[in-house]
Amino acid sequence: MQESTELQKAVLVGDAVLALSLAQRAIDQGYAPVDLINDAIGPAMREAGELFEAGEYFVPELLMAARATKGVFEILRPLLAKQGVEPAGRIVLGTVQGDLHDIGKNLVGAMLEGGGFEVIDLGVNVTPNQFAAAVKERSADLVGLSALLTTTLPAMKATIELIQSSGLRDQVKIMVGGAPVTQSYANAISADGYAESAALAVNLARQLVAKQSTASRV
Ligand code: B1M
Repeated sequence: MQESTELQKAVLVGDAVLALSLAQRAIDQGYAPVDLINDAIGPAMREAGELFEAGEYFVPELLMAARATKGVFEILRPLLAKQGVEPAGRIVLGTVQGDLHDIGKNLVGAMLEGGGFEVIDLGVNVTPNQFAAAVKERSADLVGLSALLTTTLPAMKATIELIQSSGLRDQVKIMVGGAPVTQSYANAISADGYAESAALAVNLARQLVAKQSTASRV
């Protein structure tokens, strides 16, 4: 459908007003919300992430694209809920304690939403207690921890340790990311996975949810 291609372009260039009106028009014409995510929003955010990695997009372009998805999700969310569409998984996401950087985390959140996940975004400077409480209260499948400062990496470790000591570790998979995070650090703090980029975060989240449901069936 024409609207889907146009919506994809509007999100990619960060035109929030146009994206909103195209999404509304597509819905009015009978486009299923879940198809709009799969056909337009997901691909647009994937492309924005790739352009950033290729050095063709910079932080402002990324932010504008992510912001353009926000309004669209405001209209899609209640429709998805009404249709009983099961999310791909529920993730509690946040930037760890002491860290105020949220551009990458927001991009990861938008990409995950585009990939059909329900994202519970706790914001920035999130304490280990807040993460653990949200996992418990919201029955999350996944926890996503973001950190941009080398000085806040220990907060990532502390969060995982608290989730473990609260007896919640078996019910969630934990993924980590952010510029100073590496696969070997993720291994060292017993995270279940590390993603270098927002695009890779969606694939990782899908793999972890699949593992989690296999484990809970055993
Ligand atoms: Co800050 N800052 N900053 N900063 N800042 C950095 C990170 C820094 C590298 C700059 C530098 O010195 N060259 C440096 C950290 C050095 C270090 O620790 N080794 C730094 C510093 C020192 C600081 C302050 C301490 C500065 C000061 O006040 N003296 C201070 C700390 C504040 C705090 O957090 N307590 C500070 C403040 C700020 C601003 C508030 C001004 C602003 C943040 C605004 C905001 O986020 N709302 C800011 C910014 C913008 C940056 C830079 C310039 C850009 C970060 C960014 O948004 N990148 C950064 C330098 C740089 O990176 N060039 C810098 C774009 C973003 C899309 O990438 O976040 O890496 P990124 O996310 C990627 C991946 O990492 C991954 O996916 C994303 C997209 O592909 N990813 C995940 C991220 N989270 C993930 C989670 C996942 C999976 C993947 O799973 C859950």
